[in-house]
Amino acid sequence: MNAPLEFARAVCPHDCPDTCAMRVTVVDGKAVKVVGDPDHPPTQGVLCTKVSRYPERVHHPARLTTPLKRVGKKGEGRFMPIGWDEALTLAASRLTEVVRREPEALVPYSYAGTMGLVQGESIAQRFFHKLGASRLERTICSAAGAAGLRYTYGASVGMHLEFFEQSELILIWGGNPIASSLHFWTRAQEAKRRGAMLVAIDPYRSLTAEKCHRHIALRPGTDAALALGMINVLIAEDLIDRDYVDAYTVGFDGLRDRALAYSPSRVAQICGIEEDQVVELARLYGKTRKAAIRLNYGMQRVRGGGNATRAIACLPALTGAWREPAGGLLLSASNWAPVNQQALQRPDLLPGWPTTLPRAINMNAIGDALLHRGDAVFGPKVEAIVVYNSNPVAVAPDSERVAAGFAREDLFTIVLEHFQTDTVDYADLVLPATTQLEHLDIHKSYGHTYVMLNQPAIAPVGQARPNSEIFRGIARRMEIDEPALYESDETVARAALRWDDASLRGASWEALVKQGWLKLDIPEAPFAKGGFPTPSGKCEFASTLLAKEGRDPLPDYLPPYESAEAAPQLAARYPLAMISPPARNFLNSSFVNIDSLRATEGEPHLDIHPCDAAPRGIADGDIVRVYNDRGSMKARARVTDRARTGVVVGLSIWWKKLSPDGCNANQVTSQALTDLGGSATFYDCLVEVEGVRV
Ligand SMILES: Nc1nc2c(c(=O)[nH]1)N[C@H]1C(S)=C(S)[C@@H](COP(=O)(O)OP(=O)(O)OC[C@H]3O[C@@H](n4cnc5c(=O)[nH]c(N)nc54)[C@H](O)[C@@H]3O)O[C@H]1N2
Ligand SMILES: Nc1nc2c(c(=O)[nH]1)N[C@H]1C(S)=C(S)[C@@H](COP(=O)(O)OP(=O)(O)OC[C@H]3O[C@@H](n4cnc5c(=O)[nH]c(N)nc54)[C@H](O)[C@@H]3O)O[C@H]1N2
Ligand code: SF4
Ligand SMILES: [Mo]
Repeated sequence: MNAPLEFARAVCPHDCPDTCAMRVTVVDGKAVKVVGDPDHPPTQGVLCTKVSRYPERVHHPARLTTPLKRVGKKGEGRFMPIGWDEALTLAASRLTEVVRREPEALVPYSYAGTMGLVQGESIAQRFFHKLGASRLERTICSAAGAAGLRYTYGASVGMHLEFFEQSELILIWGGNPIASSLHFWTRAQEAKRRGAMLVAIDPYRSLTAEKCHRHIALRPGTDAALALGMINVLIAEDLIDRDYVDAYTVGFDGLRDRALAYSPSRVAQICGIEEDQVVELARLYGKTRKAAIRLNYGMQRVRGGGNATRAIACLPALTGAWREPAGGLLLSASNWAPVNQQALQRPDLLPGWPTTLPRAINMNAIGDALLHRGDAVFGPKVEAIVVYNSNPVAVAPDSERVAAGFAREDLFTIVLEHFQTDTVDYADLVLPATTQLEHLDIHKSYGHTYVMLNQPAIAPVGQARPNSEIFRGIARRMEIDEPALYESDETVARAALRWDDASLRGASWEALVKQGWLKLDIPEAPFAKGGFPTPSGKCEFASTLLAKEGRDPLPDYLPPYESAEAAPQLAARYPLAMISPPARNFLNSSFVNIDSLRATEGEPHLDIHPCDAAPRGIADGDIVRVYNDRGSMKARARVTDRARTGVVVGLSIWWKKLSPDGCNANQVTSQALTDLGGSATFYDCLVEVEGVRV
């Protein structure tokens, strides 16, 4: 490894669309300061509050610095330190024992603790593929939205971040960028200064919604109805761009007929808003030339999340907003980057590739999978699980089942981590991992159009090792004879991009190392003349692929699983819809253990409207219990009209053990999956709330 550098160029590794470029100052081998790189256009020299505190996290006294072996009961979190030699031997012998008997009894569990392509799914995937382990469907976050985009536009592609500041209208739909995409918010504010109108579409008056000109507080999970209502008005009032529709879209007639069923009055009733709001939003959108939609994943965590994404994605093609660089839509820019997934993950190492692959377990049903129950029961019982880049005991839905699954005495659990999270408490073996400042990585972004390189700034803290090195170490002990498992991080990073792709304009690895990032060459208005990466090359109102799969080719509104419409009896018992979107000072469950950030969040809260609080005898500041058939959690009530009527809001994701009652919002969320993409339905969740005597 290179000698630690005095200054290093790094990349924020967190699951955030902004993927900031960072400069790290190192003194005596310690990172003392990180700042946003002023030269990187999306970052503009600014980091968010969480990551400005990065050195506090990296050099935190609670960092895991040696391998640990369990001595207490599962869940107790009692361990003894052991050496790497003993740790790797234990891991190798237990995994060998399981895969010799039944490869699919081994399951990886990981998500986006780091978004790095090397420390994410490269050596790790190759390792599990070679062993023939069960595959994991990585669907906890964005899979419904990604499927919605794929069926409509052909891929996760959209507007450039930079052009939002020139937009005349921005719909901030299902996102709270002040908390979760600060650098987009900077652009939106610039647009506002230049006279743009900002509209938030969100059941909650979030920090962002309160700063927009208008806020449409619809019921959770009703976004598809709102979009279809807008389409209804746009067509009725002839606010569509007929030339664009004729030349660059397919399925207009079908969409028109579908939208006829969504009159503004019906939509108002479904969404719990005023009829005028639907009509005025459609007119505003249809009459503004540079109309942009910043869609975010908050709106797709419900049964109909995929269809809702499709319905919304139709809007800029109907009005021809795509003709302008400052018009169109951005949910994810992920697929602009020419990432070579095959080279990184080597699916060809899978037994049976490409026809008969090992079973795939949907990560949102990990609770049932570990308990060998429900829809997740198919194939062998899970006997070993390796968790990295994720904290499932805190973040996965239906948490009581997840915890019960991890508590199984006959399950062998390895967790690679920085800290002793809720999940680590259930591990048999804990392996200390390096942070972004200690390893090499390469990144794409889902919010901008640059690829970036992260150089190690300091030596590993304690005995921590990069994920890649840990998997290489286990593979060596298992005596797996496959060169792809032993490639160095630099070799993997160099192979991560398709260097011959036109978007890289002939740039080289050396140029990336020197500058720290490369701007991708993507047209300013990428779909001004169609050219969508769909089978038809057009924006597909009616999807060719959905039709082929025998499914409804047109977008529709599907009521939430847990709603008065779809489940009246359930709704009678549990009349309040709960959403648990990101808290500003946490990043999913990361940073919850950083005292200064947790102090700013205070304690778990539940925001409830005065009209819902009064009949339940709940006053501001009371401790309340939120519950349904799956479980319960306690929180301090904030009686406020930030939450619309019928909806309660618990900003998340708390570590359970750092919450007063050892519980968090996922006690009540469900393992049900979305319509498209098999994604999670965290915000499709009915509860009841009661005061607790203390
Ligand atoms: N500070 C911070 N930043 C983060 C994260 C974090 O935890 N903390 N998480 C990161 C991750 S993993 C992701 S995926 C991204 C995006 O993460 P998202 O989960 O999309 O988060 P937000 O941008 O906060 O937007 C969520 C907003 O959607 C609203 N919402 C909930 N249900 C509905 C609905 O049915 N319809 C509509 N229209 N709105 C709804 C919520 O009230 C909330 O204001 O952010 C990333 N950035
Ligand atoms: N109720 C509710 N639940 C939710 C959500 C919600 O809005 N509400 N949001 C969902 C969403 S969008 C997402 S994306 C998921 C996110 O869930 P996760 O992907 O599990 O994200 P984190 O909670 O941030 O946990 C990531 C863990 O990875 C560790 N880590 C970071 N870098 C490395 C590394 O290099 N090596 C190793 N070994 N470990 C590392 C961190 O220390 C951290 O503990 O949560 C979902 N859960
Ligand atoms: S979390 Fe997002 S805004 Fe904060 S530093 Fe990382 S990429 Fe930038
Ligand atoms: Mo996410």
